[in-house]
Amino acid sequence: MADSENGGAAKRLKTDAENDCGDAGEPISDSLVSDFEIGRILRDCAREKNIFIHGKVKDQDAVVILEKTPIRQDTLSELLKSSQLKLEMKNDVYSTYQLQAPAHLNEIKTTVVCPATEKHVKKYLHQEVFLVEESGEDYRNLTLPYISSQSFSVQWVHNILEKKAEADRIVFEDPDPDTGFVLLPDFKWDQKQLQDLYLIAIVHRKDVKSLRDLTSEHLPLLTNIRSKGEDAIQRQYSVPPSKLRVYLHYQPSYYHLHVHFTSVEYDAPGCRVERAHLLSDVIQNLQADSSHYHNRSLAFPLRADDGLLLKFKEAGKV
Ligand code: M7G
Repeated sequence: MADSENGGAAKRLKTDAENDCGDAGEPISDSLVSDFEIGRILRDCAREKNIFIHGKVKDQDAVVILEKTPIRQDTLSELLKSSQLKLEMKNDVYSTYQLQAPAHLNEIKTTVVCPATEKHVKKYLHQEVFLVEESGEDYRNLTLPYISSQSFSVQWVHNILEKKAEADRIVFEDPDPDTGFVLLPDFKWDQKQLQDLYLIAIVHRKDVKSLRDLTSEHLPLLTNIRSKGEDAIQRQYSVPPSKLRVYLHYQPSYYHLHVHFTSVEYDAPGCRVERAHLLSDVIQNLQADSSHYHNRSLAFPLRADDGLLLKFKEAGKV
């Protein structure tokens, strides 16, 4: 598959790690993961083959995410030819083995958040989830004051828009200040295979927090993201629009408008109905009613320890 215009997949892992620790202003070193002292396991998912660990790197809180990546079709024959097979059991026509692959075909995608805040730790901790229904009024009275004081920093987003980070990963940019955006691989995607393709379009405008702020004024922005984002993905990865799921999250984790582009066959985290809003539906809703997202009730999941859930409980809404 094609690499991004300005940089290849080989640079990826280091770039992500640099961004994550960039806030601390410290140079990243290869010892980052080996210096990591394991604290507790936040989540361990055998089916998704990932594990989220909270710990310390030189007295700083850190979260390390390890994830086995999909098996790549383009390296299959090398994998089968150059690996060693250790027999586990044999019975009639059935046999199972441990396949020991060469190191370069056996990488583990690793994401480091350092220094990690308590909110990062909570984000990755497995929690009981509740569905909340938020009216337009609830948004203004409960959610907006809460997210204004509590949400994650969007410094990483500003770094991307200002080319201070991930500049070599940008796949497409429309620099228009009102309708423009930057399209780049999401840090959940290692860009090594298209099955789990995942890009995000981050808008240049800094005055749109989420779906709730959108009105018909933003239709040129949204249609531009859809058409130019889809074109860029078709050009760069030869993936047509009919193979893409293009959507916004509500609630997002980061309150600077961005749109997710994932492979329609990839069961991406957060792509379920209670959180994902298809961009084409959003566009049609705004075409029908400019204040749709100001007035409509929107449902979304909140984890048991989310401070916003407490606000909804205190207001007798849950
Ligand atoms: P979201 O809907 O705000 O929240 O999406 P979510 O993280 O709960 O899905 C933000 C998206 O930005 C997610 O898909 C993240 O994986 C992605 N993302 C987060 N960070 C901190 C970075 C980053 O530093 N670089 C890139 N390229 N993507 C990021």
